[in-house]
Amino acid sequence: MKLEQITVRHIKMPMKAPFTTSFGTIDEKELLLIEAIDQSGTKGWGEAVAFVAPWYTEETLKTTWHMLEDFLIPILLHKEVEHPDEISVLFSSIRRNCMAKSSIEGAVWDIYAQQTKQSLAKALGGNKEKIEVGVSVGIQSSTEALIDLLKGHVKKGYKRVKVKIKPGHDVEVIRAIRAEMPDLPLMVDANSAYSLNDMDVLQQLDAFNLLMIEQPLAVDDIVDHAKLQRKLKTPICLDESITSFEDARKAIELGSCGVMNIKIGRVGGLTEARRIHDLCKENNIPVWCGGMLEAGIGRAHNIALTSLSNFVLPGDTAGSSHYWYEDIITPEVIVEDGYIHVPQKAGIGYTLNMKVIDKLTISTKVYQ
Ligand code: OSB
Ligand code: MG
Repeated sequence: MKLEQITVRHIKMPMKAPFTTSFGTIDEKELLLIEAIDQSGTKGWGEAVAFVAPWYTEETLKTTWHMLEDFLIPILLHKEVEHPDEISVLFSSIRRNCMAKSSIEGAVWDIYAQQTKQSLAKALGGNKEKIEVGVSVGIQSSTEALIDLLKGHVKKGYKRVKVKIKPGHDVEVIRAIRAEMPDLPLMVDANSAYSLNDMDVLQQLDAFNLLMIEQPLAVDDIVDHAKLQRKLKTPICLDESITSFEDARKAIELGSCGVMNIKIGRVGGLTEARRIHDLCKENNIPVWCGGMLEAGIGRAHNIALTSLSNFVLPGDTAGSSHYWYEDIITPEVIVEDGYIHVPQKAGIGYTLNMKVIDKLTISTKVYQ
């Protein structure tokens, strides 16, 4: 294929409920949609998942657009590409900026899947018909409100829940949840809000039969995570710390985690995500697919990735209606009894809802 036109659209989606982590609150999601068209007219879609502010990783919506416009799009336009695995090689002269790279690589994977007449899941080597999913719940105004929400999610069928913790909002909150829901498959995510000075609090969490503790320590510190893991019974799951296959290899070698969260955008695309999946499988590290409050395109990519065999733990890919009044795809992503059916149609398996997209669009730019 040869990409002849790439369109970047900036859209803003109001969220049904604000999402609060240890670093702040998001009540609307701004994102970029990437539409790529090759010389035969096949259209592929990607989603840039970076937030407006750099609290989760250093990338933002604006840095993503800058990288796309000034570096990544000029590298790709009018270049002959046979397989999406070549994209990361073409981008290898650009350091990091994983979410920017991933957004456009995702569109190329979509085109490749359509042209080889297979679902994106199949193109990646996945063969699950349905995937098991959980839900991630932000910090709430009170523990009672949080417990009510969790009960609602369990009733809807979600297979596990994740709650956000931060210093001062941890052991007592989890104790209260466990008192009411002793058997709930439960995990916590700190978004790197702790340090080794908090060993005592983190060790107290061992008493609550948690599935895992996600990213307790600094983003760039797999050494301290290894020290912490030796002192905890509960597996550590790394999220922010893993931005590449090499990060994953080193974390496994050091013993920094027992589980890995793979996010396509954080690691620079589907090709790298699959390599990390394969590495974890060889090393008996179970993985699951994390979320970035994605709109429908990013969600569809997550579903395809999760169809790979070592995604053995429920991910954060909840249904469209958990986040949005209206998603940008039809059908929307539906969760039934905690499962999402993996679409079998060629490509991402969902159709873009251009009426909704047009309504949400702030600006559009075409590159030829
Ligand atoms: O740390 O996994 C995270 C949302 C935004 C940024 C980081 C994270 C999250 C979530 C929610 O936990 C994931 C989702 O529902 O998409
Ligand atoms: Mg996380």
